[in-house]
Amino acid sequence: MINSPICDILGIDYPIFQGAMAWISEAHLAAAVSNAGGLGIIAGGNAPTDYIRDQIQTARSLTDKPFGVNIMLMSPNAAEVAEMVAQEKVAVVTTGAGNPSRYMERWREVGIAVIPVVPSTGIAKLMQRAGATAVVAEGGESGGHVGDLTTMALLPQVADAVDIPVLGAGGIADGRGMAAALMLGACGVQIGTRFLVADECRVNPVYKAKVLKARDIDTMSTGRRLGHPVRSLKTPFSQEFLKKEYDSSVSDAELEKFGEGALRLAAVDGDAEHGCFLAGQISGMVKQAQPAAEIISEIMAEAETLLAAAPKWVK
Ligand code: TUI
Repeated sequence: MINSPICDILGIDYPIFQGAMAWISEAHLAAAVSNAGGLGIIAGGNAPTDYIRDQIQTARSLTDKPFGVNIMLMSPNAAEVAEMVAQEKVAVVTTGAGNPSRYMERWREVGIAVIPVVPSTGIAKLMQRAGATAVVAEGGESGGHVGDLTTMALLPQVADAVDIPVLGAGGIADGRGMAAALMLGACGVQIGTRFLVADECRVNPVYKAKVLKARDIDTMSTGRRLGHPVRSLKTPFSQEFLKKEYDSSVSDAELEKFGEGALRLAAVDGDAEHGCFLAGQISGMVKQAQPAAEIISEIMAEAETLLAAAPKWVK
């Protein structure tokens, strides 16, 4: 049995968060993960506020357990979503792609546990000062928006930099990754890509098939020129994006425009030509579609076995 402070703080059984995946992690996946004892998270992404409120209500009809909502701070309606989740008093708010400081007092006031995703020690410290309950330190192995540092380098530095609980994310998909994250100073993990192929995940089957088929070298990052690099599977779209990124005759605005709508095309339509299939570097390790509960119990059992056997390394 792994004993983690984050379980007591949030009232969950296992220190495993399901990472927010824009257009992908909606109420059914989040509720399945929470029902299995982890923390399910609904991704706000760029969705309209009313849609996200509906998802919260659907999740509440599917589980009595705590779940979270992720607010993507680059979304044009981020402020409106921030207020909506306060009114809904969701148990946990996680944030991505920006600094949520301006909303944190309001969230704390209504009793929400605030857990920002951070790519550096500086932002982790800022979040601690602003009253964060915990932080998720996410390395660049992850899918989606990526920071510069790897999980291996980032996680112990963030664990040293703050006194609040730290979760590790990026490149974690099994019990080995979880055990390693705990050794690096984390008290839990956030996992996205492996939950993408969960039976309860309603993403387009083409997306699942692509992740299941991917090899270790099949992801790439694009968009550095626009200031927010994104990791995705290598596809005709991502190769074309990279080409345009290196072409000085293509303006930033044109590049932004080229990327617009590509996440939806992947997740909803399964458009293998024009879609942007965000996925982490561990895609090559994700080989089996399973119920969310089975994913969680496998990861926990493997991590426990490894941690219990740790004394074998010490003479
Ligand atoms: O946010 C993520 N991952 C994401 S967001 C997303 S949605 C999307 N992506 C691409 C195109 C359209 C929509 C997909 N994946 N991870 C957490 C994360 N947060 N990574 C980096 C950051 C971050 C960056 C800057 C956190 C704070 C920050 O603060 C800078 C500042 O000072 O404002």
